[in-house]
Amino acid sequence: MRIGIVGLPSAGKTTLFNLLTEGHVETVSGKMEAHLGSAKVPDRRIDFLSDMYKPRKTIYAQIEFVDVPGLARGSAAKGGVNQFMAGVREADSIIQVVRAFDDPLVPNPEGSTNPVRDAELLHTELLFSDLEIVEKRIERLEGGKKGKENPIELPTLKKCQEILESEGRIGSIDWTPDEQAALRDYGFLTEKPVILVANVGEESLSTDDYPGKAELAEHARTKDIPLLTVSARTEQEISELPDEERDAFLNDLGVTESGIERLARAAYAQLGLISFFTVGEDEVRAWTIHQGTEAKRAAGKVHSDIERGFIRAEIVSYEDLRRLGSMAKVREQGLFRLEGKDYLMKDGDIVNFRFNV
Ligand SMILES: Nc1nc2c(ncn2[C@@H]2O[C@H](COP(=O)(O)OP(=O)(O)OP(=O)(O)O)[C@@H](O)[C@H]2O)c(=O)[nH]1
Ligand SMILES: [Mg+2]
Repeated sequence: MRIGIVGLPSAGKTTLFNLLTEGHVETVSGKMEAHLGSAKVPDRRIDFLSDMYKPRKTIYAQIEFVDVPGLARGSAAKGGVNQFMAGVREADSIIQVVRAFDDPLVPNPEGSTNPVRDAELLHTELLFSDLEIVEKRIERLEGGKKGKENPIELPTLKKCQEILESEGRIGSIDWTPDEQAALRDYGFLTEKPVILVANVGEESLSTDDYPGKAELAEHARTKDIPLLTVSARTEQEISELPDEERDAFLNDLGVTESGIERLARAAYAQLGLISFFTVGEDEVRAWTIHQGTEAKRAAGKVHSDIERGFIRAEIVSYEDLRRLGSMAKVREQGLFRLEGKDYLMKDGDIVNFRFNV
């Protein structure tokens, strides 16, 4: 899974990227480069299974993040934005970082702290960036140069154009599977699900308040966007402390979960993702799939041979194992299940695939 981090200049995107990926990219404003990094998705279930099996390798799920330069007011209209947005167009989801901290040492390009204004401005920039692509493509198709191979492409793009011109999101309507296929390669920014992150100052962590909080919450609610609060710089600084000190600091500030824990949870919920696990002496590992994936297809995640030669899945739910403490007890209680290829995988299934090739 890949998540793109976008926002206005100096919103704290690179700081957030560093926090999530435990990276050390310099936060110099105005640098026109994108950064790619990955984060392991913390999962207490994997910690538990790894303690139990003491495997040679423990592999957590991963999320890839791409951090791009700030979108300044009017930058999409000037062109050039589409070059550095390439990495975000391939993303499954977008984090919109809005600045909700005051700091005279970090000038706010809009002159004041106002997260809703920034969220709206950002949407406009993303929208223009999509519109530029849509219009160019329509022009080419109408000029008869290309696109004869897919007759649905032009009408679908016209629909996009209409949506964008009325300031909507391409992702706001239910496209037919054919339309979705026609749109897929474009990676439109306003088609992707959004998670809004308010980047607040240190003081906001303990007061649980920040400039423009009520308005931003209302904005997120009416648009049905998940809203998280992160203090990127503070949490990043704390994350570099030795373990004991770090926990004490976080407790003092009332931060009970790391930034990546909160973000991963929001992203999994929003994208309808769940995890299943494979365990053994060699490896304990988390796998990410969509809700509603059948056992046979899930097996293909592990290896295409296992999918092809699928016989059955032996399944124990993580909760049963945790509660009972051993696989032997789980069997005793009759909670060890054999499932066929059409079984719909559940979050927390521990699986052993039987296969034959
Ligand atoms: N006071 C304060 N400063 C912050 C916070 N988060 C980020 N900053 C500072 O704001 C400045 C800009 O942060 P960056 O992470 O580089 O912001 P950016 O969105 O990546 O900026 P561009 O890439 O230039 O668009 C840096 O000096 C950060 O240390 C915060 O929560 N509080
Ligand atoms: Mg940056």
